[in-house]
Amino acid sequence: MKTAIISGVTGQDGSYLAELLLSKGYEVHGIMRRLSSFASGRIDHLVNSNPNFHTYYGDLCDGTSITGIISDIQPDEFYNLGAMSHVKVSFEIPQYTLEANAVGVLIVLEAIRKFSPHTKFYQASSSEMFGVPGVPAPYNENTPMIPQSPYGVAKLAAYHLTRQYREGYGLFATTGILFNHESPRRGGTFVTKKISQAVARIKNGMQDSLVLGNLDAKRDWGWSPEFVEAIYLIMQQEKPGVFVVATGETHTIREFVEEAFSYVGLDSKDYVRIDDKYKRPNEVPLLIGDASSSKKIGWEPKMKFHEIVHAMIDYDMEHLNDK
Ligand code: NAP
Ligand code: F7E
Repeated sequence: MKTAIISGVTGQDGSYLAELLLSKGYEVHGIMRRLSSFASGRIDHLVNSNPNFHTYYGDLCDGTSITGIISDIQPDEFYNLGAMSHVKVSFEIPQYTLEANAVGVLIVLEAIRKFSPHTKFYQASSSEMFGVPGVPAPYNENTPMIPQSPYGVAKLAAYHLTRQYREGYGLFATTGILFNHESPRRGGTFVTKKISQAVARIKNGMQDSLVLGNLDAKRDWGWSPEFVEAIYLIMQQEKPGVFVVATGETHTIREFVEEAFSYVGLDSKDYVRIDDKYKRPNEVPLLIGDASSSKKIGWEPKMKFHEIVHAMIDYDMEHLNDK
């Protein structure tokens, strides 16, 4: 039985990846933070039902806990999905963002190097590492990376640490540069889930309006359950490397908003307001990915833009009273 550790198991991707690995017969060990309220909603169904699923308290900022878990389990694979993942929030807590998203990665890599060098390591890199206006799109692993946020800077540091441990120490340290990917499990402060939840509530008379920031930015939105399949494939390659995971299609936030409202028969102009507090000091205006590297290993996106919008709204319509 193969063993895997997932950091960030309580998150959107971590929960889908845990399901995928369990379905493939893995023993899965998930690292979760101790919080004052429950944050395990996305994995409760696994905790209670699957004997091959185990959880541990740990924090990427706490070397003792992370090193202890790695040296005890010495897993075949370590998927590093844990991160302070909100770009706007990273401007407000830049130091913590660097600690969790960059130093945290160093802690994992050092623990693997010292105590479990056979462990394959996956780093969740991000299209936020790109971001320079004027650079020809679509973006791939050869595109210059000049990030525009503390989040992007931290992810770029982690990307290079992963490369350095791969090249310097010969570790199987691999990375996927994933463009935005969504699902009903997306956190409520990301724009797609904020929109889909608001549309469902407005349609049902539970909310009056939706307040957003920059509607002109363009994003390459994919489907999280498909993107974790790419992550798994990247980890199964003979050699570690850099792989881009994207749909190759881009849409403005405005298009997402319009598609969402028109799906339930409403006109977005009647409900959407703009507030600068949701805008960022620096914005990445355009993201569109060239996923040729992932196609070469047999991965292709299937869910289309409008299907993603509809699936998220369908879910939120059915779960109006969920906390
Ligand atoms: P998410 O839903 O925000 O999940 C992030 C996970 O990281 C949560 O389980 C969170 O725990 C955990 N975490 C946060 N800080 C931590 C710390 N200090 N120590 C340990 N765990 C910590 O994010 P996601 O969308 O699943 O993304 C997964 C990974 O891919 C992240 O690294 C993200 O930066 C990266 N990424 C995401 C996208 C995307 O579009 N989704 C694109 C590119 C890259 P709590 O539940 O306790 O908060
Ligand atoms: O913003 C605009 C905002 O927060 C998307 C993370 O998973 O993908 C994600 O980062 C766009 C931006 O995602 C609101 O300005 C407008 O242009 O949903 P988001 P993100 O910043 O692209 C990357 C690849 C990651 O790696 C990250 O972890 O939408 N926008 N109005 C808004 N965004 C938010 N959150 N809220 C608004 O009200």
